Amino acid sequence: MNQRGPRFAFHDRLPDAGSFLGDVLAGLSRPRKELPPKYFYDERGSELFEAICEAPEYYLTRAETALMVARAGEMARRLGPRCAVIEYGSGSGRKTRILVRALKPVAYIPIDIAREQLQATAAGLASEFPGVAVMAVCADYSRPLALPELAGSGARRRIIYFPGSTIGNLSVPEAAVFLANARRLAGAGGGMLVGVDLKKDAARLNTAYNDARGITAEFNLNLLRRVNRELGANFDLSAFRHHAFYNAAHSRIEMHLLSLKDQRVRIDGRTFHIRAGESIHTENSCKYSVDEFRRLAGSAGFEPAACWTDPEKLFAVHYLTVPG
Ligand code: AVI
Repeated sequence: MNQRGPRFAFHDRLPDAGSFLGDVLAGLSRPRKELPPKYFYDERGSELFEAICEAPEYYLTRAETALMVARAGEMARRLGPRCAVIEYGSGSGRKTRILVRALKPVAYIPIDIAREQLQATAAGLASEFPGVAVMAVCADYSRPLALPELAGSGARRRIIYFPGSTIGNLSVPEAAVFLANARRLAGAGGGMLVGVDLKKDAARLNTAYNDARGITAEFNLNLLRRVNRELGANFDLSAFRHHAFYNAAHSRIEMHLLSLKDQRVRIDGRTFHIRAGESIHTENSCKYSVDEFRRLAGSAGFEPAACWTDPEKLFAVHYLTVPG
C-alpha cells in the first residue's frame, strides 16, 4: 500500500446467495413466520435506511450524532492513542468521521454486508484521512470472520465501534452472545464503543417507526421486493401492510408485514401459505436503560467503563473495556 496517498484495501468475504435462500426458507417455515433484518440492506434498502435517518420522527440518528459531536473529544481521550477501530456495519460513515477526526486511529476496518455502500464509504474515509490505513471487509459480521492482518499497523489496542443501536436488532440472548464474540475480537486491553437506544415512552417510539411519509413502510416492504428479485419469489407487495408497534413486555419495537389476504407464495419450488391477518416478523429493535445494558455487557465479560447520554436522555453511547 502507498504510505503517502490514501491507504485502502477491500476484502470481499460475502457469503454466497445460498445463505440468503436458506435463511428465507427457514424463516418462512417457522410456526411464526419471520425474515432476518440483515437482508433489508440491498442498494435500495440502504438508501431507504438513509432516508429514515433523516425523517423528523426517527430521533435516533440525530441524537447519537449530536452526542458524538459533543463528546467525541472526551471519548477519544478515554480510548487512547494508536487504536485500530473495527466498525460493524459502516453505513454512511457520518458518525465514524466524527470519531476518526477526534481519535486519529492508526487503522480503520469497516465490516458491512452492503457492498456498494461499504466501498463508497470506506474509499471516502481513506481519502479524507490519509494517515489511517483503511481495510474494508465486505462480510456478514453476525457470522465468525477472519480480520485482515493488523500486525504491521502499529495498533496498540482494538476498539470495536458499533453505533446506531443496531445491537437492538438482536434479541437479548443473541446480543449477549454477540457481545461475548466482540469481547474476544477486541482482546485483552481492547474495548467497544456501542450506541444503544434508550427506553422511553411508547408514543415516541411508535412514531419513530411509523413515519408520516411511509419511508419505514417502504423499507419494510422492500425486503419482499428483494426476495422476489434475487430468489425468484412471487410475493404480491400490494397484499402486505407495514405494521410496527412497541411491545412493552419485551421492551422492543416489532416490525411485521401483515398479510391482507389469504395467499400462496412460491420460492425455489416450495409453496408457503400465508393467511389473511397473519404476519411475517421482520425486525425487533430492543430498547435498554443504561443499567440494563451495563448488566448485559458485564455478563459478556466487558467492564462498563463510561456512558454518555444526550440531554433529553434519548440515546446512550457506552464504552466497554476488556480487562488487560
Ligand atoms: C439499523 N437499526 C438500528 C434500525 C432500528 O432502529 O432498529 C433499523 C430500522 N428499522 C426501522 N427503522 C429503522
